[in-house]
Amino acid sequence: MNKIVLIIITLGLVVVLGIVFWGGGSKPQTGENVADEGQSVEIKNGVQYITIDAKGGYFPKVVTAQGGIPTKLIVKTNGTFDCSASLVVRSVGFQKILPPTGETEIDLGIPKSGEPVVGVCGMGMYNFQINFS
Ligand SMILES: [Cu+2]
Repeated sequence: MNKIVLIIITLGLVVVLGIVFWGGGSKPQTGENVADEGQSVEIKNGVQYITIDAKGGYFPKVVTAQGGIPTKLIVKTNGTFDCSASLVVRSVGFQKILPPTGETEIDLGIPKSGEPVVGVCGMGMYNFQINFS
């Protein structure tokens, strides 16, 4: 039994790595997903809001934001029925199935500079990273 589990895990890792190396290079095709980094980070009344779209992955995939200020992450779904709706943000203990369409607010507290926050889908296929400068 254990050998079979190991083989499955190994195959899974190979598939994931393959996607990261070969799939990661492909750019999203629709214009709306190629959002400028600047548009996804906004500071309102001393609170920093970072917006990420979840559908067939996370866009933008890498965001740079400010550390040291209260920060909320808004994850937008819009007809999202793939596994990017199953989101895990381990550093804040968040793990939920997002609604297929809607906005989910996740409190990131006051992130420290130099400590990125990473989100992954439930299967570990898709991810995003927020770097705090
Ligand atoms: Cu997934």
